[in-house]
Amino acid sequence: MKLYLIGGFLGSGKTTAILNACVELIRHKVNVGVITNDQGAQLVDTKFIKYANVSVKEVTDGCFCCNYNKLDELIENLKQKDNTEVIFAESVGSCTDMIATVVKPLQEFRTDIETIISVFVDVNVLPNILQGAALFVDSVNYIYKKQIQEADILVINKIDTLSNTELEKMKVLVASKYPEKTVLFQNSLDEASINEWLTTLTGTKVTSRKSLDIDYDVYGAGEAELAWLDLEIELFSDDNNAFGGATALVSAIHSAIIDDKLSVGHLKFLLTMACNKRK
Ligand SMILES: Nc1nc2c(ncn2[C@@H]2O[C@H](COP(=O)(O)OP(=O)(O)OP(=O)(O)O)[C@@H](O)[C@H]2O)c(=O)[nH]1
Ligand SMILES: [Mg+2]
Repeated sequence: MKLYLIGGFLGSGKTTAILNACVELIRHKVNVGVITNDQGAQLVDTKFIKYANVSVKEVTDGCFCCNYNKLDELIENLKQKDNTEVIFAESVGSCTDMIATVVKPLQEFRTDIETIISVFVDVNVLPNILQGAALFVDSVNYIYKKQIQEADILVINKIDTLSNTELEKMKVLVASKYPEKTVLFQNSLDEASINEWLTTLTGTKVTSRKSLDIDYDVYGAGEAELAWLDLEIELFSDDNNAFGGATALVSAIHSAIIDDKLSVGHLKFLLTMACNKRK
């Protein structure tokens, strides 16, 4: 069985790529499953994937790196129940150190599983990180760079947002910083790009990896910087317009963040409707 571990910073496009890759694999009759992960208990990503009719399980309330046993149990569950051949496991965007805490134990105890690590970065964020611009504080930049270090495949994502000239510049920058890495320049909204990633995943074999040298004080400080709000809100409307109220609330939150010039790791909303639930 293949386990595709998908790491990378918040909002870099992991779930989008996973969903589109699942659609492709399902079309080719491959049994796929997804394991999502977050620090909170209400995983929007799980719901996105469920709505696409893909088998999904979740590790909540902490990173994969702190929940190895739960991850192992879910892998086994997907394997036994659904005869899954390929699992995508998306780690929370603030997680790193997966080689030591997940991949090496799997290699030792689960010889039936072949693991490949893809790490996603947003092409618009990466230059800031590499050039030390003040998008995030140092401890968060530290996590970002450590994530990249662990990649078997480094996916520079959202290239559709760049001009050709900008993309060429980016390729030069990435080649100079990561000459030893397998790098994909990807548009995860594009089928051909997703297929190229899948082909690269299939063709990648990694026999040995070196665990990261991690300063856990800095890692902990970075995670603490990434404060999050994880909330479920129910809106009721007398005039059948709860959806309008919900979108107004989303816009108000977005505007407040822009006005306060806050850096956003990720900001995601899932709106669902339940008609006539309460008068
Ligand atoms: N233009 C463009 N947008 C993308 C691409 N990939 C993802 N996105 C968008 O980026 C945003 C974040 O995508 P997600 O797939 O949720 O990212 P993620 O890494 O799973 O985010 P978290 O789980 O919150 O860390 C969404 O609005 C996506 O539609 C891409 O290749 N191009
Ligand atoms: Mg996600």
